[in-house]
Amino acid sequence: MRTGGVNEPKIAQNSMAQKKSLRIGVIGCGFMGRAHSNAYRRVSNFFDLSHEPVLQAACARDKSAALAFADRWGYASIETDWRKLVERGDIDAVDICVPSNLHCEIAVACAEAGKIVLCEKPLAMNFTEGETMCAAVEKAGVPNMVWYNYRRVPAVTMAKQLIDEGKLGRIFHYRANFLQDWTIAADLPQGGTALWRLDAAAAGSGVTGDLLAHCIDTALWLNGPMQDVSAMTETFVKERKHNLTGKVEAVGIDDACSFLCHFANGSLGLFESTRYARGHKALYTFEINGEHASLKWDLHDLHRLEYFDHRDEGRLRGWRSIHVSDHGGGQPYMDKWWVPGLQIGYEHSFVHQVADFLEALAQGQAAQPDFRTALATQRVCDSILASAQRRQWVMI
Ligand code: SOE
Repeated sequence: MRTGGVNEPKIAQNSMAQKKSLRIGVIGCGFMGRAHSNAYRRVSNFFDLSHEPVLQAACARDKSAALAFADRWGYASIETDWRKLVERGDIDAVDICVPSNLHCEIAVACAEAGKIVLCEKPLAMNFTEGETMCAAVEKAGVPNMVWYNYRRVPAVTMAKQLIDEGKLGRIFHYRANFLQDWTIAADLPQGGTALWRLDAAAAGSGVTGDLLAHCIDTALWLNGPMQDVSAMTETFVKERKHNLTGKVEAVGIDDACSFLCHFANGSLGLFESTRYARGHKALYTFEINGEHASLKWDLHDLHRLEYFDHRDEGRLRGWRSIHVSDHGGGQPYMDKWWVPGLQIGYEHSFVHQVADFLEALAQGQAAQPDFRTALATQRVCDSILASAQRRQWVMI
């Protein structure tokens, strides 16, 4: 049963469970399609919410891939043309999990069809496309969100709480890294399934849009806006065979990017990302140094938040390693899972993001980061690439 007009999400009633069904159509059956589908499947088992995701349709261009994905994750149907999925009356929310060059067109079509839109990061290929997407969802009045999942790692959420409570005092430094090593081989092709992140035409940029975008989203959330950036990028392997054309073509993405920035709160930022750090598979870390205290976090030890407080009594002063799994401490999200001390992982950050999205939907609020918030990250990414190209500081 459909309810509501274009400005209202059309949500069917699930009378059996006394919950509203949110019928999901996922476009893209790769890594992120899996991560999000897993989150939709698990969220109602652990969170008490008034909406229940229903896996209605999965879309991939390749029919057998779509069928296999639907079978594995429990989608009721498939499509091979995303436009058909967007047009369907039995879909309430569309989840865009395809390469970045398709985000804008699909999101605009979804908004025009009155669908709720969830979009994988980065929001778009560039700021201009991102602005078009924001205008479309805002005009249609449809709920929207971008999957910057690391905000929902409990230790990262706790860092936000501590900063907002003023525990660090004035912030002086924000440092973040996102290091990988999977593109070092010079004979790795670019383009096509699984390797589209190496193809500038599909990804927009390299590590800037893929990895630094995560670091920037977290940084803007924890430490506020950036004012200007000075960046350098490098493409270590200049040519690669293109999987779609079969020809050796120039590589247009940044393999590595480092940048400095000034935050509006007066603190200094230092960021580094690369796919050429041998030995590092997905090492996302950040450290924040404030007047009273410092914080450190590491994705490879994601439950721990390292905290140093200068106000601690002298003999006991030192870095504390807080294992964020203690319900009694009011630690975010953890009371929804197991008993204190037991861990959760990467995939749970997506479950938390769905839970927050559904809760916001029930409250009629915007789940964060929405498109407009993610556009700020896109603006920083564009400024970084412009700075690197011009070899100059760029105002944001
Ligand atoms: C790239 O390897 C990647 O999968 C990113 O696309 C994800 O956003 C990041 O979380 C992990 O690394």
